[in-house]
Amino acid sequence: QIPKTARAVVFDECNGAIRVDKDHKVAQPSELKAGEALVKVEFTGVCHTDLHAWKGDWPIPPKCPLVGGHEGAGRIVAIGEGSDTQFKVGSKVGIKWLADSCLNCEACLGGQEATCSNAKLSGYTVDGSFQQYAVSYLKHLTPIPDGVDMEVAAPILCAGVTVWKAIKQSNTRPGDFVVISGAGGGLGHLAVQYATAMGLRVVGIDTGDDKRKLLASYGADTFIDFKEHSGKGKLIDEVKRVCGGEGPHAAVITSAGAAAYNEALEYLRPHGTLVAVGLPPNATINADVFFTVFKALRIVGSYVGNRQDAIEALDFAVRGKVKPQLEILDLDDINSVYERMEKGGVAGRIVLKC
Ligand code: 8ID
Ligand code: ZN
Repeated sequence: QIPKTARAVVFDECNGAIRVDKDHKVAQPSELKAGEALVKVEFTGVCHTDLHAWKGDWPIPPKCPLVGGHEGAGRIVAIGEGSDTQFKVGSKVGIKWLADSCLNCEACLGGQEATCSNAKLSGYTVDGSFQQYAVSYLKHLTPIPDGVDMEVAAPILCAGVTVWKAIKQSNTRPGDFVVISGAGGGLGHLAVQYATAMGLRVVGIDTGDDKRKLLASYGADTFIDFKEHSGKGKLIDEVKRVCGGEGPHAAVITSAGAAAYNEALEYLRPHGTLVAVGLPPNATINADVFFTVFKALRIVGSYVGNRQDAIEALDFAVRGKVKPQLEILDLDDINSVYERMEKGGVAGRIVLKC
């Protein structure tokens, strides 16, 4: 019933050819170790992180050859002998960025599993979800509840959990203004919805009419097209203006470009929080020490979420509070998806059928 080979998207080196291998070896049940599961992936989201991985954008390189992908939704088809788990063959599960961690170190015990020094990362340090059959780790698989379709669950497993966690770290209360920069992208469009569900007043920053229309449909209070406010200081003035003159209480930067960070430090209200999420290559945050102190600003890095954050993030989708904007394509389409993503041409999330 489990085939010997199946489809997988593979590259051998960063920036090298990305091929769809129709005969990629599938791990057989007898080869699984205790703690491992074989997941038949049904849908996988494409995160900008996958594109950064292929381009080798970051100071820590991915393993090569690599099967990317870390927003996988599917069912367990085999469990390694001797595993201690609540899951069964047939359980619906999600593969997220954090594939595994030790669960015993200070970080893990404190619920900060992403910073475990033994963390394994799906589609980066271990093969991920851009394939029909993926090996993953039972302790970190996310249970996918009934009441959410697999293709809807997929983008929640990275984009959703990441922004849910980021907003929880934004030090805001209902009624506060929050800017979501990169608001029309995969992470951003979900951030707008989580923030709205939490009673925040949302200002989305991105560019283009597709993204403007998308955000309007979620009841975002304001959309600012950054290309229409490109002169010196113009975007900053506009953000302050739409946030009651004083600027937002927080800015969650989900943009894949660097400019958004330094603008945020200028438009934040005193005591405001900058939540750093987007990971543009070679970027620095240039915080002026005097104004950081004088305005009592906070700068917080936010890195995915823990197992509980993933469960909470999915629950918003089950309750219909968060609905990913999906375009469903096929694993074979990966190259054209990356081309569009590179140009900022994806409103919402692209999910691939495996
Ligand atoms: O744990 C984390 N911190 C985490 C988790 C997942 C993803 C971080 N990320 C990172 C990704 O690696 C990537 O760098 O978040 C970033 C966004 O991922 P994404 O949402 O998957 O990317 P996208 O769908 O391409 O959306 C990016 C949006 O940013 C806009 C684009 O128009 C696009 O809609 N954007 C850009 I590029 N420059 C902008 C700017 N200056 C901007 N929006 C506002 N201002
Ligand atoms: Zn991701």
